[in-house]
Amino acid sequence: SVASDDPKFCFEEVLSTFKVCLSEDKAVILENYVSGWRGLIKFLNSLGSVFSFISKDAINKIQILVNLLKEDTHSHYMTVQSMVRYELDNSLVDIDKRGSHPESGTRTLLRLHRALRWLELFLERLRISSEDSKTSVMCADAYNESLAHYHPWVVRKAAGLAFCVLPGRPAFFEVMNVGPPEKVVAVLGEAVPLISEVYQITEELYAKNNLLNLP
Ligand code: 1PX
Repeated sequence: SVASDDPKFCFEEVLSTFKVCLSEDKAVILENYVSGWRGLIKFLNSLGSVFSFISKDAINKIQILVNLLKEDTHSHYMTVQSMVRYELDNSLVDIDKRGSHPESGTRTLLRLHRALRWLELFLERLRISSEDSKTSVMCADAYNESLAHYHPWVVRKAAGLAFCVLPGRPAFFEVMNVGPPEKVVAVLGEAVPLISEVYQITEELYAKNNLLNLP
């Protein structure tokens, strides 16, 4: 299942899935996108149960996409581009208000896509941070600049409380499990542009099709 807890998380695993996320023609390969998220959730779970309300929602959304990859229409779900085209062409997306397709792949991925922007901002802050920087502050700043715009007050409040119990930078780097701090910074320097490119390509696709505000 998505929630499987294989032993040690390693951030380089996440990096390697994002590396293979784009096809030669710059389409986002859904299966690899999902694997990337799986890795991130593994990380989140290793931070403790305070974060489980967040990982539950992410797991839910990933499961929706995993299921679409298993159905007999799966050939349309190879890339985010083909998914969006297929679902739009077949009226499988609720456009203005929630209706008969509350769990379309297109709408579900949009939620993760918005969270990916948070991740990009957070990891960049982490990369340029100094030893005494607070992960909770970096995390909250990244969140307020991105994902918070889409969340109601009560979710923002709960997220804010969860950020407060994030481990400090040294322990956080430890959980990332890539080696000494210099190595972490180097790996982040590789990860951020990759994540950013996947984000940009998805963002342009959704913007072009007027899908950035799906209910
Ligand atoms: C090396 C660092 C790696 C860090 C990895 C952390 C992975 C975090 C994954 C977060 C995934 C969050 C997905 C949220 C999707 C969402 O916006 N859902 C909301 C809307 O969905 P709906 O179906 O109702 O339209 C939903 O309401 C969400 C509820 C849960 C609360 C979401 C709070 C998100 C905070 C994100 C920051 C995570 C902090 C992790 C600390 C490292």
